[in-house]
Parts: sequence; C-alpha cells; structure tokens
Amino acid sequence: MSDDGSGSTADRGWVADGYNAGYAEGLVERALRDRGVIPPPLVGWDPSTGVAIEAPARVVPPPPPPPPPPPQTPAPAAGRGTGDRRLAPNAGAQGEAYRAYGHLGARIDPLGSEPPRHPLLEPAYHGIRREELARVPASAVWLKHLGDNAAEVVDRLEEIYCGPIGYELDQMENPTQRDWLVDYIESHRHRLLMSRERAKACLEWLTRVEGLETFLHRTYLGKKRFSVEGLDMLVPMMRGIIGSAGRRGARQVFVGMAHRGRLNVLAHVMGLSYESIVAEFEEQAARGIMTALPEHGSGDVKYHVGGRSQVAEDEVELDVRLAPNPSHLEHVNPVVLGMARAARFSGEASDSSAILPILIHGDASFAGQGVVAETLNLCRLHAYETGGTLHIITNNQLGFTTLPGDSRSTRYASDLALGFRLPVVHVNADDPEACMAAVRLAVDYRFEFGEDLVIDLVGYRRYGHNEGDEPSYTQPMMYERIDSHPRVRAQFAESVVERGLLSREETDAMVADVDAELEAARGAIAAHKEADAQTGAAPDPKRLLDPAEPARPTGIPEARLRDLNEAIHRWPDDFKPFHKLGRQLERRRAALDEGIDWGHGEALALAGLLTEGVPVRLTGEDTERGTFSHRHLVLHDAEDGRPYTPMAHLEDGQAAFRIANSPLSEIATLGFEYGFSTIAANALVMWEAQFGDFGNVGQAIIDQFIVSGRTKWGLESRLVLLLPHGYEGQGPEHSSARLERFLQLAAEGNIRVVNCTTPAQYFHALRWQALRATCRPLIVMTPKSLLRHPRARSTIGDLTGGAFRPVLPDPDFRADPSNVSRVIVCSGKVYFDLLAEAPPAHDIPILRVEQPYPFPTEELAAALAPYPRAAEICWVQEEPENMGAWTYVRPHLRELIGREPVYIGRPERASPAEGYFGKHVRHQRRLLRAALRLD
Ligand SMILES: Cc1ncc(C[n+]2csc(CCOP(=O)(O)OP(=O)(O)O)c2C)c(N)n1
Repeated sequence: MSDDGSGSTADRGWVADGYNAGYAEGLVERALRDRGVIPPPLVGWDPSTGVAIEAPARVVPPPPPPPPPPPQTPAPAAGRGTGDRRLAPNAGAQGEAYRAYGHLGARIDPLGSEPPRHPLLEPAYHGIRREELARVPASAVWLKHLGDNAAEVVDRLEEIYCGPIGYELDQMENPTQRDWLVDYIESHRHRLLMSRERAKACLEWLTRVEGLETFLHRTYLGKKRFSVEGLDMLVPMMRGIIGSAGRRGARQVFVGMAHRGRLNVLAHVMGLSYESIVAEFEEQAARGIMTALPEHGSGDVKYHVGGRSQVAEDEVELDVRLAPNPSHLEHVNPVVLGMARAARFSGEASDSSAILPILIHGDASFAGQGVVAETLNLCRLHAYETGGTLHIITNNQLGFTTLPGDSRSTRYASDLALGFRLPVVHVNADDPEACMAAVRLAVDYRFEFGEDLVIDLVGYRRYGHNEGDEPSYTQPMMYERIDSHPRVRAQFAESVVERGLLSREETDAMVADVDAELEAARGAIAAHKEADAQTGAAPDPKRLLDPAEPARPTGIPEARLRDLNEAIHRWPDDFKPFHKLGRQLERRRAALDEGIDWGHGEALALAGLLTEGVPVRLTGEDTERGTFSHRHLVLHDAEDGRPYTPMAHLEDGQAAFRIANSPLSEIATLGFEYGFSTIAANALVMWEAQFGDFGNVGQAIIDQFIVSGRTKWGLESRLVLLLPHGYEGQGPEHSSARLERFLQLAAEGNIRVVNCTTPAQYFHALRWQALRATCRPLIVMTPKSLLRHPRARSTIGDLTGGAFRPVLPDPDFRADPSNVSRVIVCSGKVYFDLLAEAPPAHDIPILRVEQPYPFPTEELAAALAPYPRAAEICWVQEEPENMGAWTYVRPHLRELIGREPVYIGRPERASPAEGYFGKHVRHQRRLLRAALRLD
C-alpha cells in the first residue's frame, strides 16, 4: 500500500485481492462509519490510505480543481438603475455558466450521491450576491427570460440544468446545433409533465419490465438473465424513441445492444412472446427465441440472439431489427451501423431519415472498449455515416465488479463522445418523466441535424453482474443501499396516484395482470413440454455444408469485355489525370491483348458485375488508389484535384458502385462491412486490409461474426476480405495474413478461402462470389509482388471463358509424367518463386491449390493422377511450419495419397517472417532449392 495516501491502482490491488481483503475492508469501513467520516452506506475511499473499499455510487470523480480568482467587479453603486446596469455582465456570466457546467449540479444518480457542482455555478464566483442579482434585469441573463429579474432567471436555470437531467453541450463546435439545443432545453418543451395516457402507458411498460424480471427471478432462481432492473426505463425509452422517430419519418430501426436487459428488450420492444422466453429458460429451444438458424446450426445463448419485428408505437409501425450480439462487448456497434447504411444502399429506404440506428452501451464498456471510439469515428465519414445514431449508455455504475474509478480515467462514462463534439445528456433512470424528456430531445435533435447524440442513462444494477453472482462480495455498501432502494415502478406509481392520474386500484391491477400473463405462459410451455416428451421429437442432424455448388462459368463474352475495358479507362474530356497515371492507364487499356495484370483483372471483374446489376462496395485503407498503387479506381484531376471514378460511369442503368478509403481502423471498418453485407445480400461487399497482417486487429469480427454468424444466428453474408499476403522480405508485419487462422476457423462450409495466383483466377473468384447462389464470406489472400509480376498475367481468353479453378496443374511441365518421383503441391505466390528457381525443363511438377478451403480433394486427386510413381508428394510453403496452410493441409493430403506428405518450408517460428531482407532471401532460396532438389 502506498504510504503517501495516493492509493494507486496497483497499491489498492493487494487489499482487494489478498486473503485478508474482507477483514481489512471491514475494519476500514467500521472505523470510518464510527468517525462519521462517511455517510452510510456508500463509502468511497479510506482517506487515511487512499484504499478503495467500495464504489461510491458516484457518477463523477471529485469536483474540478479550484477556479481562478473571481474577476474584480466594482461595488454596486447606490441607486437602482445604475447598480442594475453595472452588474449585468456578472449576472450574464453566471447564466452562461449553467449552460457549460450545470450538469455538474444535476441530480442524475438514483442512489443519491451528491453532485460535485462547480464554483462557476455560484454567484460569488462572478462577484455578485444573490440579493444583487435580484436587482439586475432578467434580460441580462437570458433573452427569452422567464422571471422578473436575474435572480428569478438564475433559479429557473438551476431548475433546468441542475435537475434530473444534465446537459453537456460545451464541447459542441457547431453554433447552430448548440444554440438549437440551448433554446430547446431552456424552452423546457420536452419537459412537459405526462398526460394521463402517457403516464399510464409508461407505468404499464414499467410494470411489464419489472414483472418479467421478478417472475424469472423467482421461477428460475440464479439462472443468468442479466436483468435490466435499476435501468428499467430503458424499455419505455426505446419505445419512445421508436414512436418519435416514426413520427419524424423513420421506417426502419436497427438496434445493437449487449446482454444487459436484452431479454426485456426482446419481450417488450421486439414483441417476443412470454411463452418464447419461458421456453428458453425451460431449454425448449424449438419453442423459444426464433432466429432463422440453418439446419444443425449451433445457435446461441438467449441473451445474444436478435430478431426482427414490426413495432407499432404512437400509431406508426416500424420495421425494427435487433442485431444478434456476441459476448464481445460493443463489437456489434459497427455491425449495426453497417446494416443501417446498407438499408439505404440497397434501396430499402430512400434516405437516412427513414432509418435510425440505436446503440445501447454498457458504462464500463463504452469507456473501455476501443471499438467504441473507432465506431464513433465513422459518424461523419461520407462512406459510413448513417444520418445520426442514438446512443444510450445503460450506466449501472459498475462493470461486473469493477468500480468507475478503476474503469476509466474520465469523469463520465460518456466522455469519449466529447472528442467527437457530440451532445451528451445524462439522465436519472429513476425519473421516468426526465427519461422520456431526454428521449424527445434526442430524437428531435437527431432528425433536425442528422447527427449522433448520447444519452447517459444513470441507474444501478439491482443484483450481481448476473443472477448467480453475489455483488456484496465487492460492493457491500452499495448493495445495502440498493436493497432498500425503492424500485422505479413503485416510485412512479406513487407519483401518478398522488397526482390523481391513476387510482391505486388501477396501478395494482397492472401488476396482477402481468403476473397472470406470465404464469399462463409458463403453464402453456409446461403442457408443450409434456407433449414433446411423448412424441420424442429429435433434431435433424443434417450438416451445414455447402450444397455442392461447383464453380460455374463466369467468363465475360469478348465483345462485352472490350467495351468494359474502354469504359473503365474513360473520363470526361475536361478531366486531366496526373500525366504519369494517364500514361499507365493508357498502357493498361492496351494490355487487354498483351497480358492482364492483377488490378486490371479486378477492374474488369467489377465492371462486369456492375453492368450485370450487382452493386459493388469496396473499402479499406488507401483502397481507392490501392496500397501498392495498382488499382487507381479513383482518379484526381491534375489541375484542380477533383476526383473521378470511371467505374461509376460505365453505362446507364448500371448498379451502384461505392469505393472509399476507410479510416485507419480494422475492427470497426470490418464490422461495418460485415453488417452491410448481411443486409445488402446481393451486393459484392469487399473489405481490404492494408497488409493482411493487420487483419488480426479485426480478429473479434472475424471470429465472432464472419466465420460463426451463420451457425450461431443464421446471418448470411457474402463479404469478401482482401488480405495481402506473401513473403517478400518486408519483415514480420508485412508478410502474413495468417492463412493458418482462417483455415483453423473454417468448418461446415462456413467460408471459402482462396489464394489465387493469376489475375484470371481472381477475376473468376470475385465473379463467382457475387453470382453464386450460396451466400458465404470469401477470404482472399491477395498478392503484393505478383501485382506486376510478368509471369502472373492473364490473357483475354482466360477472362472470356472458364471458371474459377480450385487447383491448377503445372502448365510448364514438359517431362514424362510417368518418371516423376516428386510432386510439389503449394499455394500462392511461392509458386512463382519456385518457377524462377527451377531449371527451364524441370522434372518436378508444381501444382497449385488455389482454394485451400473447402479443400479441393477431387480436383487435387485429378491433378496428381498423371504422376502415379511419385514417391514424394511435398507440401511447399514459405510460411513457418506452425503457420501457413501446412497443419491444415497435411491430414487432407495424407488421406488423399495414403501416406505422409513431405513438408518443405521454414521451421517453426514465433514470428511469421525474418526482419532482415538478406536473411529472408537466404531462407527463401534454401527452401526453394530443397523443394526442387537443387542442392
Ligand atoms: C470484450 C469483452 N471483454 C470482457 C467481457 C466480460 N464481461 C462481460 S460483462 C462485463 C462487464 C460489463 O460492464 P458494463 O459495460 O458496464 O455493462 P453491465 O454488464 O454493467 O451492464 C465484462 C467485463 C466481455 N463480455 N467482452
């Protein structure tokens, strides 16, 4: 423990983790209570040691450092008129302080922690006393004044800014937006008291929210459900958002949220029946939450699944989709935004005001998970914006067992949003009227400006992190407070009865009705259970594997290909591409008959698809030009910089083409494209990593969504990942797209993995991916040195006919096949390295596996068939033995040839490639020569 009382996290650790933790905590707590240092029951820190012994139910850390000394103001002169005028600036400054710092005085914590306030909120700071304020005209503080003098206006501002809602607006740069919000807030029009109808509806939802949780709690004691209790208002707020958005013209809503409160949202926003929820708890999946799972899909736990339904609210019906969610907190965020954006792209909705994304975050996750920042960074980018996302942080002031003080370095959980200049509204979750006011403001702002807004819904968590968890191990005092804290429904029911809006009989009847519904659902499921047990219904064990779908011809007729070649190299007469590029493109145009390179093949594939009606979206870091300067799909006028994209102007009636340089992000941009691809099912959506190595920064999206989204949730995607891969001596981080990882993740036909060696193969792979009936993600190991390799070129004939070929035989092998004693099987660019090293008339055929997954057993068997005497079938790779395709290919090859294949490649390594070019060349040469038996 530190003896300077600073209590660093590390110092505090031993108290929390050691076997004497409970004892030490008890001593400290008792001593502090006895001394009256801390009010029961919430304790924050032991002032003598700085040791954290309990979460203060604080939402904010201690007040800011003392302000500068107050400005000197002259003493008020005698005589009313004179005094009024001279103090007007002081009074005005105090009014402005409320707009900037009022949130620090807001009572947003239902557990009652004292707001820290700010010295600027006090008249003394501005050199004015309250009685003097009373002599200043109201207009000095507020032009649209309410009150007879400045003192009355300040009272009103205190009420507005320091009530149950705290508004953080000072970070906003756009004066129109900020002034609009200030005006809106100070008009108080969103704070109207609820009518009887609205109060009744709100109480009914709160009754349902609490009723479902308490029913599950008593019926399935200790079973995980991640109760929403403490943040019950989430449900009425979401319904409020949907209703208000519908009135403002929205027709589709996309929602992303984690585990907390999800069952309640499924039931009360998505309309999932109580029977379905009960069935889930009874492990009757067939009758439970319905996702369109593929046969034999693994499914997911009940608090991860998504759904789609028509939600009617305030006489408008909206199409609402809740995206399925993995455990990986916040990673669904970019996926949801991609879905929302795709709805616009694919023509489901005409413009962004018809589509609203809502993201629900956890307080610890919002501050802690980097994907949140990456996703926020998309909000104003042209290729990613969604017309404004509404964010709600379900802030229960804890992350599992971890206190805000250990979770973040910022005052509020929402502070990350400040950097993006987003308005933030903190609201007390125990005040339904305030919560609904926050919702009204948020929706009106979003639809007025098309911008994001964050609601920090501050509540608490009634139980442990999950219902089998004991929160008092770690937060005993907080939970002592929570145990005796009245629930929001009870508080609100009391208030509506007091206000004469509803009678007590009416509010009590609501509880009984919900309970009866839930018990009826339980009865119905029990009856089904019995019937199912009698019929013994068993799941059909059909596999998920692709229905056999051989690559169909994907060539483009020659005349058409020639037209497309002209179109992709055409720009307006007044457009002057940079002279060097102009010459390159001219050469490329002519290369149709001389040898098509990689970028050219890609462009022709995309142009063909676009003119056949397939929309294409391609994004990635520096993708417009191409990291390796090989693409150039967006040209820039050399004189005025204006961009021009020939691919978007091929011919009238072509499908939409969108190419964009992405921000420097992998996890959010990959998640976004994945989400996009699940909605724009018929589009070719491609995400490119700068180097394949950086794909691993998007690993959670790959693991949790791309490879498993179909079996867990039935999400279909034909997303393409372009991952530059190949050993060219550029070091450990510019060599490997980690082919081995994709092959390990491949099963049940979930993805396709290709490692093409020619532009034609890439051309056909892309076209097949877009045109095939079976919808699966495609992982492409793309080349770097092959982009301009003179031998890695294709002819026009390769593109006008044929199809993607999973295995390529050796076109240069001329020797007698019956004498062959060794055959090399490899994948990717190492093929060209072998060719370069091999003598002109080599007697070792080199076969290429162009599609490692699904493994092309039949095609490889056919390619090996001409060499019946080959004693050695060698797998040659440039990756180390523990990487690349080897460990995956080995059993397949063994099964195919009936003996152990020979491995030739680098030995096992901890790092994918050498850091020195010379070393790379030596190692590469050694393996090539060993493979070719040249040493
Ligand atoms: C990326 C990731 N890391 C860790 C976890 C484990 N985990 C599950 S819930 C949780 C606490 C989340 O706290 P918060 O975001 O405040 O949400 P709450 O559960 O309190 O609603 C943690 C650490 C996870 N699910 N995902």
